[in-house]
Amino acid sequence: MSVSTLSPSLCDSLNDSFGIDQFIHFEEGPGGFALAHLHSEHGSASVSIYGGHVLSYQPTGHEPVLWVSEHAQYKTGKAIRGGIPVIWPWFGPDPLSLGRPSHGFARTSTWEVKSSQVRDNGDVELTLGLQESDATLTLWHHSFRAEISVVLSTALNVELSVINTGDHPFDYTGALHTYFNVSAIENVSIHGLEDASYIDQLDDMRIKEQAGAITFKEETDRIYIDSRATCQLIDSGLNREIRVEKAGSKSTVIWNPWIDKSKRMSDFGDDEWKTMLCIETANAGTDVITLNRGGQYMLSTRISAHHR
Ligand code: TA6
Repeated sequence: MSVSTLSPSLCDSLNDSFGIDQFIHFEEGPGGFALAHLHSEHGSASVSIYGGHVLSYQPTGHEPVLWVSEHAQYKTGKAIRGGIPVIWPWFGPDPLSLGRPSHGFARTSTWEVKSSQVRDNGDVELTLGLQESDATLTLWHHSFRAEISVVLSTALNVELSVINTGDHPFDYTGALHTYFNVSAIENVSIHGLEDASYIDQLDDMRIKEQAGAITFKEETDRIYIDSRATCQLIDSGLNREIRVEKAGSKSTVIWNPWIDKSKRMSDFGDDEWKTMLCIETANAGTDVITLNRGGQYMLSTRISAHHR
């Protein structure tokens, strides 16, 4: 059965097994994919089993934090444009130039709900899993177990953990490719990366030094390397700061497609670059993760909103 022809019974069985009254509920989302809704006194979030993909996050008393294109396509084989795509096991174009999908296969795979709970402190947690299959093995000849854990508390915590369940080492890169909702691109600046080096993906991958806060006047596509810094996204239009903390991540990717690239993307509105940007918690570029047999690695991002 294709997930996109979701029968009501799948959501019914997910609610029976993992639903928690008033905190976690599954229903058919866009494209027919099962969508988990997480609620607590601190806010709400939603997670699609397609891609293990967080689609929304709204803290109580705040505007939505995540951005999703009005032109997003919800169909098997296509990544959803917005929210927090799970980029794995490679960041960017196919590193072997074999014609495999850009940004890997995790974001276009159907993940399995593994567990749900409301912790004693009121945090609401949902965990999804992905492991090798005939489909993944044709793209990447390794056995693995990946999990996405989404925790709704006074912040949104998303963790990607990977275990090498095979008998030989493998390398990977990846990201939690978060799209943020902003009032207007001219109203925002990103702080925390003032002293970092970055790979400029728009200038022959040249390595450059950041000077001061990051603001946007043109297409921007940078992999800040060897940085464990927390980023502050200051939005003077919404009078808020979005804080992006991270663990297990040595890279941060900053992206805004600006005018021309927006026009080239079929699932991106021509003017949508004006109210979004990406701050991606990653291990990308030269920051490669090597997992030996039985090895495990975790990458996590913690997103919180603060009035100014
Ligand atoms: O986040 C940076 C980036 O690698 C950009 O180069 C741009 O391609 C973006 O990811 C989106 O990639 P996608 O495959 O989702 O269109």
